[in-house]
Amino acid sequence: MTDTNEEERLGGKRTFGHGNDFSNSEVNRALRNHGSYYEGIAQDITPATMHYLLCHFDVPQTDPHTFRLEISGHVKNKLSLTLDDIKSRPAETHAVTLECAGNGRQSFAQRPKSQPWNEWAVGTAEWLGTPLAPLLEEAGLEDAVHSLVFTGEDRGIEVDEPIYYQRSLTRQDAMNAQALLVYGMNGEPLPAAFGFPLRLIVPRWYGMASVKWLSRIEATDSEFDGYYMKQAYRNKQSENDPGKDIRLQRVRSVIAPPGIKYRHQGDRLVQPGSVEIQGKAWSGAGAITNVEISPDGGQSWQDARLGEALGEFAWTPWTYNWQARPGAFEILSRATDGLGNTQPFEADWNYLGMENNSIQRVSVVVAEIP
Ligand SMILES: Nc1nc2c(c(=O)[nH]1)N[C@H]1C(S)=C(S)[C@@H](COP(=O)(O)O)O[C@H]1N2
Ligand SMILES: [Mo]
Repeated sequence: MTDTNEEERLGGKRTFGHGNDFSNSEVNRALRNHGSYYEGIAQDITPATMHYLLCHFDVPQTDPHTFRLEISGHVKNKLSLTLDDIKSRPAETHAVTLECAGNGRQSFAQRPKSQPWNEWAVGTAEWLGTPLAPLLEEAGLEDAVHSLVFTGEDRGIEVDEPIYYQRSLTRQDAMNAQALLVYGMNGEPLPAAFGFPLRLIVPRWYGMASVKWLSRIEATDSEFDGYYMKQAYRNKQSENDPGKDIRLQRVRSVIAPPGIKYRHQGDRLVQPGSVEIQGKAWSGAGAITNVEISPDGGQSWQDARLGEALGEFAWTPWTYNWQARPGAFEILSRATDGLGNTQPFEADWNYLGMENNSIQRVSVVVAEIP
């Protein structure tokens, strides 16, 4: 840690961190919002206790008995639904890979002081819920509807006045994104920090779209310009650049670190011989078609063996058999999707540290494990 009490913004300007110097504000965020445990990523389904978390404000205390989901605005039939109403609708379970748009922020050379994610702000849970689109049809969207605004019960001050966490989807996205209203995670009710009792899950999108503690859906006749649409979650070059909105997850892969923790050198200690390296790959744009592994720091590449994707909304497991000889190595993985998108060595820098899908590097020492 460098400074003692630094804010992320000074006079409206963001401050930046470099390398491994983290400010108090970053450490405080990292203590509340943790990445997934990488040993959870080695599993196909990430246990809730190992799944990454991102809560911008305090986790609200919600009461499932008095809970209502209100659907209002430019609709023909306003709806006020209890949790039982929602649970009595057709239910589906899907494995969905969620990834924070800020995943990888820490590895940008100059990173904005915000949640300092390394590469583990990703996880795949089995989410139980009911599809959103039929419910919107039941509410009857008026012709004038442009967007649906989703409001969570959590709130705080980002700029000058209190706001709720709110995100919108255009009418077309809300009807076509295969979004779910979710009340279960990995066979249990949603844990408090994951949005109990109800959240949105928008598959293939970066995580900010999946509003937790969802209590209100409002149909509006104009574009929604809330803080988390127009200021945060933009890919932009400077404070005043309006930038681009952030939608689907970029193609990416992660390596579940092989061997065991090695505190003194590199990251991991691996026994010489045949080593099964495994990881996951995903893309919001389409299926994963290839994962290549470089066991020598990016000089040579070989294809990994792809497993079955865990569903149409979830990551693809991969494995790679490595003949590990004694020495120090850097292992890289690079995924490609069906549209030909592939991971860069260095993703383009942007002001908020978004959408970093750079190739991950894992440093490994191969030696006899005592
Ligand atoms: N109400 C509410 N919903 C929210 C957030 C939040 O802070 N409040 N964070 C969003 C962000 S930025 C991400 S990445 C995901 C994280 O979901 P998880 O905590 O279940 O992993 O939730 C999204 N939904
Ligand atoms: Mo996020």
